[in-house]
Amino acid sequence: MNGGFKKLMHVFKSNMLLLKLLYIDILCGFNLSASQAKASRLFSTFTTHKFAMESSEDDLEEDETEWKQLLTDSPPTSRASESSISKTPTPAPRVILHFDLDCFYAQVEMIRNPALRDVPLGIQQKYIIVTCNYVARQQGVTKLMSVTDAKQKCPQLVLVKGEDLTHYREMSYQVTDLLLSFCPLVERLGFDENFVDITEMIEKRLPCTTEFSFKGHVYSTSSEAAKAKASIHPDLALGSHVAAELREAILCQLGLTGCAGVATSKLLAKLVSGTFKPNQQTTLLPENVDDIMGSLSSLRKIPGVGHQTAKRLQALGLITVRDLQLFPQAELIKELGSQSAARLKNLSLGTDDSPVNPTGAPQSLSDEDSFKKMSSVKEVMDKIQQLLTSLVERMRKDGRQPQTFRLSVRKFSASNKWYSRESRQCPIPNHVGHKITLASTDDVPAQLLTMAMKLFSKMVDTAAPFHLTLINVCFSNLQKRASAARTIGAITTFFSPSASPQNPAQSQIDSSTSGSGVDDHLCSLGVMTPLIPEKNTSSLTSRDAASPQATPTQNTPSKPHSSTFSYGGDADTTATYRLPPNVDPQVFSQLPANLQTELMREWEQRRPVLKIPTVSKKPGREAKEKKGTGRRSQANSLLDYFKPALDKL
Ligand code: DCP
Ligand code: MG
Ligand code: MG
Repeated sequence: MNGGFKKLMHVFKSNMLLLKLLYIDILCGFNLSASQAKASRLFSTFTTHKFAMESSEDDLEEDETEWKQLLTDSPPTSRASESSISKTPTPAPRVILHFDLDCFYAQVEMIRNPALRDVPLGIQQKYIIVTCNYVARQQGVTKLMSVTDAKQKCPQLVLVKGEDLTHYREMSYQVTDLLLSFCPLVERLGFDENFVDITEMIEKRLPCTTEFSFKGHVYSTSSEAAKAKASIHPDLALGSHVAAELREAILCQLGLTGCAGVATSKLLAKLVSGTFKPNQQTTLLPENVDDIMGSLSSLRKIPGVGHQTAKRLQALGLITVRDLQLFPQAELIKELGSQSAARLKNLSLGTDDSPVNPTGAPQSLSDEDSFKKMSSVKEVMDKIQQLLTSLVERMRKDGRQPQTFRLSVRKFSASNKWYSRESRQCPIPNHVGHKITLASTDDVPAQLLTMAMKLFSKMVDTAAPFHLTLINVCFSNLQKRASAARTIGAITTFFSPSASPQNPAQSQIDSSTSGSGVDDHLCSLGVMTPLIPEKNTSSLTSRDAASPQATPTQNTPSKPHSSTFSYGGDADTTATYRLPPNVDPQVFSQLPANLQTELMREWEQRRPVLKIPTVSKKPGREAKEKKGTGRRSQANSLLDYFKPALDKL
């Protein structure tokens, strides 16, 4: 009996470990040609799964979806299109950085409790150590080890529960925001990774630099050889300095260490960034692309190649990256179609033209939990209530109003154990949606729970026995709050082409942090000086609520100069606000009061006021992307009107 139980537990744990491993693979994969919407979705997939291991099967589906899109998408940039036409000149090389924080959840916990710094620390989700600090790694503990095995390896291992992602999520956004304060082209990947396209920054910095050297490691190149290579690849050499400065900023301002990769594409930057860990960085030179691609131990190591795709390729006899490189293109096309085959072949050769797509706000917020068995209505109600409590709080911090509520369940079924999610959704009445945006942490509107249970009864016959293994609650179709929309009214919708919500990722970009502003500093100071706008008092996203003690702030960045301005808002509000530094207060004061109010509200909500150069897209993609949140094209053109100087930047 006892032996049987042990065996059962073993099978259960191995299953979880397997799923966890799948999950990590999926997280490591990324959609190299992802549009904004896809990037958000990928991000929200990561962020909304409470227990990563249980969500892996869904991520797998997601991964395959991403993968299909990856394979069917045309090259997204004009640069990419050009590259496929042999007559056009080869596009100028880009400089892309990839950042991956060290033992992320563990670092967040060590910041929250510094006593954990010097002890071996494991972050536990259910029976798995999702990550552990490097002290624990030295003692043989690895990521995704079972708790039992980890304890065996390291009996003094300290365990912290990592099932509540709130602090990780908040810190994750702070990192992205910090990077955004240096450069507008930042794309999140999961919780602890970001891509940054610093090509323009480098172009501006190059003329100011006479001596070139590499910071950190150069892949497969000795330090002696690297010295000689620096003047041959001055852009990458400078890029390595920028990467070092950004890592330094993340350390000084947020207390986090991480690794960086410097290369000419997202694919290569990601592949190279983990070469030396922790807290190091590596640059990949074009002449070493073959080496790094050849060093990958399997096709799954190519970001974007998921489990299913690897299986399809395996059916063609392709196991290694080399196999794929050498596989006849005609046969690959037969299996995958021409675009997908081309994309895949390119990836295997280390070619990737996909742009860094600045990540916007997630299109939906959700939360979920999984369990071995839930079979009573009471348990279901309690769980939904619990999930809604945290979700409503996140929604409130987000500031937008959800229009749709979705409930998903996973029913246990022996035949289709891991894939059987079912969902039902319904519109959220305006008064309930409004309540959600106002609710306090533990105040879930009763109507919401009623709605959830109605949806539940459409999926599960509660009169018969049932067996659930997962419940997910989701708010989608997030829109700016009705009150705000009412007040801002026609003019902002006129000036902002989409009614989509503001982009928190961009929300802290001050006009004074435009590329050239920063680069002027780069040139004159030789270091990067982030120009972070002063924190707005209104809390818009969960990251604004990060606990101050979690954020050691040495080297506080210089604040931009900005003018203050009083304006009469609604009848009951008159406030003094800081004007964007490049808005002329005198010009502003000439405007009608209601227009001032609207503009200041925009500013208050930290919409981007700088016009960031947009990457040209294929026309077909535009409509799709307009749906995305906070596109760069939504820069406030009226504010631009006040600061003609910006146009010249
Ligand atoms: N994570 C998770 N489940 C997984 C993989 C990761 O919950 N299967 C979480 C925990 C990690 C975080 O995501 O801290 C980032 O994942 P990484 O793979 O980057 O791992 P770490 O940052 O922890 O360690 P490293 O220093 O190796 O990057
Ligand atoms: Mg990572
Ligand atoms: Mg990491």
